[in-house]
Amino acid sequence: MRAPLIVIEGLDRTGKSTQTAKLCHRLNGFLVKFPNRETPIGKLLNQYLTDASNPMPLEVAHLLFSANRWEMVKNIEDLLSKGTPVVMDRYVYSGVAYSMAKGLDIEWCLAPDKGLPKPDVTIFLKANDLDSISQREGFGEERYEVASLQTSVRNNFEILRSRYDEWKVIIIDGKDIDQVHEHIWELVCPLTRGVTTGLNRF
Ligand code: NYM
Ligand code: MG
Repeated sequence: MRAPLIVIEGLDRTGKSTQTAKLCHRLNGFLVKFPNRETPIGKLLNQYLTDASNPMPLEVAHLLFSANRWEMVKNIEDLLSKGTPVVMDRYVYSGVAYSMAKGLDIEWCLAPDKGLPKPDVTIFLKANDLDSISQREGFGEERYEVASLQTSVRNNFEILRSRYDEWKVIIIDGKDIDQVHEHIWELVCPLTRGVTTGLNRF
């Protein structure tokens, strides 16, 4: 028996931070946010995301986002095997969806993440109304927070959703924080008794 690996994905400003924190608290789990800006590679990524003049090539940024996940693998596997649920705020799918939106090929994007642990469930917080997202506080502060790019990222998430069967979608339009949380809980609850199968891999 091991604990479940749960991923919450979505565009910028769709409430992932709020929802992953709430879920983690209820599960008594461990929260992992990607990018993890505290690690050596995460610091480079933070610099890239917050400084629009940083000239890093797209491919390099993509590989750093992937490396940032590999930095955490040992940690995550240890937690799961000891029975602590792990909740992730973004994961492989954000890596692929954002890099594809900038023109990189899907298979190329997936390659460096090959071998990472696969989530038991991926919950996509989907906003049908993108205008309301771009009006949320803070939108536009970082690289990629541009309406046209978000539309393309959302389409890419749909492509990924059709490829991976652990995906579940929650439409967030018109729902408040607690309603979204309860919906997430319905999806996660069956996993709280523990998972009998080993971890799958990308
Ligand atoms: N992002 C995040 C990527 O482009 N690739 C990745 O692999 C990951 C994990 O980083 N706009 C992008 C999506 C976001 C940005 O994430 C910062 P956040 O969740 O806003 O801190
Ligand atoms: Mg963001």
